[in-house]
Amino acid sequence: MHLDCTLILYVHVLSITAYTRVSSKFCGNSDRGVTRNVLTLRSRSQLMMTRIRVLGEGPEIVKHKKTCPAGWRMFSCTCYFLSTQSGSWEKAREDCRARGADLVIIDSPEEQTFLSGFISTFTWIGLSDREEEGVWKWVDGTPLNLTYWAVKQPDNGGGDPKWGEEDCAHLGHDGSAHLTHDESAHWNDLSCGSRLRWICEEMA
Ligand SMILES: [Ca+2]
Ligand SMILES: [Ca+2]
Ligand SMILES: [Ca+2]
Repeated sequence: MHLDCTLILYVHVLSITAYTRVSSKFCGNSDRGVTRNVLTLRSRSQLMMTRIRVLGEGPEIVKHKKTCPAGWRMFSCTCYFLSTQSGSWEKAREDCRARGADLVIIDSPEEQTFLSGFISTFTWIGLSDREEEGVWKWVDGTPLNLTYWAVKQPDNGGGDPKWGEEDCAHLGHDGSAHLTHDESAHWNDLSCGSRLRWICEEMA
């Protein structure tokens, strides 16, 4: 659109120049008509120039830079909120929904890497097998494709009554020094009633 306009303007200016040159070779009464036409063309060009400038500046709605609410962090044009409080997975989800968001859904390696740098401790994500044991689903109902489970996880508590059923997933399985930053953020399943911090992701 912008290029088209520039081209049209260029052709327009060329035609005015040509018209002016040709007109200077004419004499007598035709001069007045030529002058009028040249003036008309000039004023049209100015109008077009103004339109092109407006196009170049762009409507505000197009150029509006996306921002996140205070206390949220932006990654890849999406806003994330890390809670300062701790609570059960259910409470975490309620809090996110009250903020117009939901527990985070991790659907790219880049997002997993970003989150691994965002958290500092165990942190709930929007993944559970509460509906059907062993069938992990994101909070929006999508099945699990990309996974970052820690070694030997999910284990549903490994049959140890101390841990109970483990149906909710969190990041930050292990901060051991031998693990890389990314690995230490890998996922574990834990009892949904455990009190952890959480990450909300704004809904698309
Ligand atoms: Ca996501
Ligand atoms: Ca489970
Ligand atoms: Ca586990």
